[in-house]
Amino acid sequence: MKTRAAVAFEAKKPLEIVELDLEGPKAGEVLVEIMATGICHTDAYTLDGLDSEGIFPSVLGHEGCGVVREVGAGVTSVTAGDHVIPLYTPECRQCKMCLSGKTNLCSAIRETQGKGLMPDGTTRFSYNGKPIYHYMGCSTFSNFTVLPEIAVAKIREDAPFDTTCYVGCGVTTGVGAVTNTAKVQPGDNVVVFGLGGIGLNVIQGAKLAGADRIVGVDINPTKEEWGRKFGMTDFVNPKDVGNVVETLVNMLDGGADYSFDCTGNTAVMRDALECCHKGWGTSIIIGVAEAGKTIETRPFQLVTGRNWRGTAFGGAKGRTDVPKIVDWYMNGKIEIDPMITHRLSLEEINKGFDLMHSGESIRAVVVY
Ligand code: NAD
Ligand code: DAO
Ligand code: ZN
Repeated sequence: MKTRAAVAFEAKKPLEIVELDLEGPKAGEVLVEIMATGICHTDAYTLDGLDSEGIFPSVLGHEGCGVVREVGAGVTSVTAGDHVIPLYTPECRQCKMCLSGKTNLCSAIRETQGKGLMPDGTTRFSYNGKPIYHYMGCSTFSNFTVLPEIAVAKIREDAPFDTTCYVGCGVTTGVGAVTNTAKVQPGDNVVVFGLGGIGLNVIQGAKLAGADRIVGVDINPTKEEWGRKFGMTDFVNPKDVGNVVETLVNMLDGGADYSFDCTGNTAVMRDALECCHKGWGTSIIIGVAEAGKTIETRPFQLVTGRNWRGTAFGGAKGRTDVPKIVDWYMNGKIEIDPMITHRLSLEEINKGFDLMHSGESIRAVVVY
């Protein structure tokens, strides 16, 4: 079949809207009509050539929501007509990682997914007879995409596509980092660095968990108002204070119980660790740094009891946890609607990247 898609033909070039050929689902795969997709900073990072796994030409996008239109042989967990969210972190429920009970990093299709391929080692997309690669196993910047059955979460049908797509990355990553990875407890003090599409969801997750002080840190002063809308109690602009770590440690009587990096900047990651309380404070890295970057701190920071951890997709097991997060949204436990600041057509997708880079959008969503 044919599908309209925004293709990244080369790094650092705008996406091009073209009609691609799409092969139908093979055994264990499903064809999904993507109804809406968010644009996340990770798409921009790959498009900018900063991703060590970035492959071109490819169809980017990993924050989508849609409807199953066809299933391949042997597919049992979903059927045509089901509403689903594609999962860049699949859940096979059979591999060592899934069975460990210790991680959400399913290894079943990791090797091919990292190479932009489907599990059989081929692509379903092509253009003028040449393969176009998949991205994070999702490729939601295409109106239709093919996904492994283990990489879709079936969700309720009354959830609107143009907001629920955000659960496919930003919401789950931010809220899950607090509830699954950090396991923030009532009364804890939290610091969130970077109040974008991920950081605001960390803030709402911290509020949900009953955190006491929730301090937001951002170099963009317009983010203060955004943070306060979702439960931030204090705001620090590093440009307004001499030493951000000292400021935070003094504000929080010794430092944060938990801090979160939602910037991808390795200098910020260091500050996030060092603003943690001696003896127990834990810093969670969510931001994805440029290929080749390393983090550093004095080992004494760890000797004296601070902990450095990271999280992918908020530690969520996609097929199990994503439908629950959609329920939280539909039941009003968490908010999504105010964070969807822009709705665009596929033709306007490059504008969505500009809005993110300028800090104007929280989430720009392409509606097909
Ligand atoms: P975004 O662009 O919407 O937000 C980033 C925010 O950080 C902006 O508000 C910006 O002003 C702020 N910022 C930039 N430099 C800063 C600094 N030096 N100090 C303080 N604030 C600063 O991006 P996003 O979509 O929220 O993504 C944030 C990060 O999370 C990216 O690195 C992205 O790749 C990563 N990410 C990780 C996962 C995961 O599973 N670990 C999932 C999705 C996104
Ligand atoms: O299992 O080795 C692995 C890696 C799995 C990749 C998980 C994604 C990491 C987070 C990237 C940002 C997502 C938008
Ligand atoms: Zn698995």
